[in-house]
Amino acid sequence: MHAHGLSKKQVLAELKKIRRRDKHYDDGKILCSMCTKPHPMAIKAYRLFLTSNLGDPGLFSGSVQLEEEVINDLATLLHGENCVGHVVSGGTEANLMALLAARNMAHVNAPEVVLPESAHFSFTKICNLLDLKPVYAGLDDSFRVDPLQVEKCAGEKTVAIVGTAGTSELGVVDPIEELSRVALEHKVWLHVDAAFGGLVIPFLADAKLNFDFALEAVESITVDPHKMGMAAIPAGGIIFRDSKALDYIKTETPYLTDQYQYTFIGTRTGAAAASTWAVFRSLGVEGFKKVVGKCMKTTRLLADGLTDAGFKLVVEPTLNIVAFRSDGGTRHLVEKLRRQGWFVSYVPRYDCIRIVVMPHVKNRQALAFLKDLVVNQKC
Ligand code: 0PR
Repeated sequence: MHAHGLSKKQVLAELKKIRRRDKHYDDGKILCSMCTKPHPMAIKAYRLFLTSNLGDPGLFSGSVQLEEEVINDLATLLHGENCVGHVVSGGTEANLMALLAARNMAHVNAPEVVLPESAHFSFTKICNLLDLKPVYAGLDDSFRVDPLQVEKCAGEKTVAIVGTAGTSELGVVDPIEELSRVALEHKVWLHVDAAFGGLVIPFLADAKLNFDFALEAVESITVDPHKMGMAAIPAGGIIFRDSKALDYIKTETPYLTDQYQYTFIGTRTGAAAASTWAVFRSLGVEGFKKVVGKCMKTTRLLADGLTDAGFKLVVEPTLNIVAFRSDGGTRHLVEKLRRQGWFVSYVPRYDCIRIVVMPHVKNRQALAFLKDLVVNQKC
């Protein structure tokens, strides 16, 4: 820290200079991220609620109202009735709260959780924190978790089964309907990680994918507004089917305005709920359908362009994620693309490149990317 403060002008000038080192979604070259440029109303709402702290809700009843309305909107979208939940810091915290509730409710010795091999790495952290033993179920030919394997993995110590609606690496949707049957049979909690897919699947034009509270065993769903919800970071969502779940995750906060907290994070911004609320009110279902429709069209454009250029898709896209590989070797392509300013993810598990077609990725950029890729492949 300097001994004396700098002028406003100096501070801002320095910040702006440093900010130029960050990549920007507007460049259209970030193809590796599940986050995107927030909706303009999300930014306005965020600013308005910048000082609000939902960790002490008695002080911020307006923010509490917004959080409740956001959770209600999400629950309705996911076919839930009388659900409860919170706007949390992201998918990691949402998954954590779900498994905390499931573990505490089951109350068994040496608890286990059945996870798809494709589960997001947040579950590795969570198992570590909650002392849960992960038992991994394998995938089928289309990279969805195999329900027969889940069945085999489930036992006396299983406190939860997890399915993913929109896997991080390929964007596929696990057969949640079948997982629901297995979970019911074993009388065990089913958690759906729809951090990405939860704000895509409900708006798809033709896909009929059953993945939410319409399925009896689904007790909790993660759905993140800071991904396809275009809210400002940090905005995750955890929704529980039943308010009883809260009893298993609550922590007493003796001297605060409210008696309990239900999130892992204590002091947490009300701006997350406000920015999500603003996007939901600004777009409505029809607005979201348009956004998702555009992303899916660009996804198609990319997938077809890649196939035409001789690349192999790992799987036909279900959501707005394209994964592909090159016969001539995939890994080195990532570095070549990086030198041209493109950011894509290399996924070792499938030896493929992953592109997340977020709202900031337009057709124009998809075509420019394809062009650069083809040139790279040749040299
Ligand atoms: N569940 C799923 C299915 C996810 O894809 C993710 C994150 C999480 C949970 C965890 O969410 P938080 O990161 O919000 O805690 N998926 C992205 C990924 O791993 C996160 C991400 C976002 C990565 C932006 C890079 C990036 O630039 O790909």
